[in-house]
Amino acid sequence: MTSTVFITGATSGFGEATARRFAEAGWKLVLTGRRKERLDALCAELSAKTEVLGLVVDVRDRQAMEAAIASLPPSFDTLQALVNNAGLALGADPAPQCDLDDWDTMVDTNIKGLMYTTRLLLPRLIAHGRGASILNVGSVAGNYPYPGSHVYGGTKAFVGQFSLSLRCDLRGTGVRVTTIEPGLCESEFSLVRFGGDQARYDATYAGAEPIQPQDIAETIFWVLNQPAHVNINTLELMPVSQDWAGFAIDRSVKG
Ligand code: NDP
Ligand code: 8X3
Repeated sequence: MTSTVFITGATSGFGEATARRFAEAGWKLVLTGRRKERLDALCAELSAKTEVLGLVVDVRDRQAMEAAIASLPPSFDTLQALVNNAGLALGADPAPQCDLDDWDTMVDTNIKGLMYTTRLLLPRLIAHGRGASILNVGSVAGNYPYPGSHVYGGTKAFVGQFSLSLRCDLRGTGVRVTTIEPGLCESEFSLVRFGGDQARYDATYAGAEPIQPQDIAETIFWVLNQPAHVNINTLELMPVSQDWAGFAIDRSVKG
């Protein structure tokens, strides 16, 4: 039986590169995203290699997600893998200057969207059983705070802890759960984060040799192709150019 992977946020960056990597290996694909034109173009391209189904859906919309998943044809009744990739950061200003709408959007997408997709697809993953996997895309921002990471980092810490907890609840089903936690990677992520500001995007990556979406796709492919008795719990990765800044100390304190 051909393996099927369901990938959220396949219209750019990691999700798109991951879709291409699995198509190359002949997996069947279910791809999601909000931008219909991009999704249609990717599905058309990859359908030359494998069976592809595109779902134009916003992961924040619980009812739409329920309807989209319920609409899957019977050949997708079991899934070997779910890649919960759709996500975003909005802004990097200090917390007191942030827009609450941006915070809502990050929570709704990175936490609630991932939560809905996971819960709705669990029966299909459990039906597959041994060898099935959920791969959640966290971030180093969930492990290490930096100025401006606040809610984004909090949502990614949720992803890591939710994933570990899920493993406990899936005991005996054969379904594996992994979080990958990338550091600096070059993608539209930084254009979205900085409201389309190309100069800030360029400055983010200048001279840094960031990880590329293809590197992440290769990592995801490796994780999801481990032998069925192996669970990679957590995998954190950074470009060689990135490390830790150390503790910050405010030396303006008087008395
Ligand atoms: P991109 O901006 O390139 O891709 C994000 C994807 O998520 C797009 O396909 C977008 O599709 C989709 N998406 C966003 N919001 C929604 C939504 N509400 N409903 C459905 N789909 C949505 O960024 P990356 O590929 O870099 O990011 C992918 C994941 O990796 C994210 O979870 C991000 O937090 C995480 N990450 C990124 C890092 C980086 O440095 N780039 C590092 C660590 C983690 P569309 O707009 O069409 O809906
Ligand atoms: C994205 C990585 O370091 O910009 O999750 O927060 S970082």
